[in-house]
Amino acid sequence: AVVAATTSSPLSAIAEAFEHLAKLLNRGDLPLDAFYEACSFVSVLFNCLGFAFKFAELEYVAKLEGLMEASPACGTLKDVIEVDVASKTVKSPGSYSRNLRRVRQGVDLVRAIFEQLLATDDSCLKEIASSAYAQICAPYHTWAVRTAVHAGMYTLPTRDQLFLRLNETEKSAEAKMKRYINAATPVIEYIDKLYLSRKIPLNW
Ligand code: 1PZ
Repeated sequence: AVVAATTSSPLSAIAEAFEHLAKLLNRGDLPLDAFYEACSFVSVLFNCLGFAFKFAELEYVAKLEGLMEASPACGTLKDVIEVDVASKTVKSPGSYSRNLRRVRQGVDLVRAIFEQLLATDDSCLKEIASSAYAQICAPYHTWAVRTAVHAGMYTLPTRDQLFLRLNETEKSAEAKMKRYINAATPVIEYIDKLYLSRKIPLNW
């Protein structure tokens, strides 16, 4: 595909993939296959987190795969919403639009984690990850999930370990995280606009 599979630098691959999406977005709509490909790169981050977040990875991948089933009937993210609006299944468990909402929350969570990493030099990730999770995902997760995530926070690697596992230094990671934030932000805002333009609130 368009994105170089730079396995030696997962962070570069993620930044590149979302920059590609942001560029596509400038032309109007977002193709479902390009969105799927970019979001697939996010999965590699889970490999750095350890066993406690395996369930989160499985959940994320399941939502992404479920969303991809909308193809080829839906060529773009806009089509995904339209199809579910027409069949009144926007919020139905397992629907395309619900899976899109969940994947979007994952993309936003990564953005929030990167912002926190840039904003502090905290060597412990627990505070950083907990505050990003509380802000982006916790309001929409069940008590059981929030409890599992909370327990997992105690098992996170240190900041240095995280960058090491990503094949980065503090300095090299910084630029790539900024690139991701800049590219993912308009993509997230665009997805929100798709729901809002159909009068679907975002409190779920
Ligand atoms: C370096 C810092 C690491 C921070 C790690 C924080 C990880 C938080 C993981 C959150 C896991 C949530 C798992 C379960 C979520 C489910 O409640 C919902 C159910 O959706 P429904 O079936 O009701 O429609 N599933 C999801 O939201 C999909 C999965 C989202 C996972 C996103 C995580 C992405 C970020 C990972 C960062 C490495």
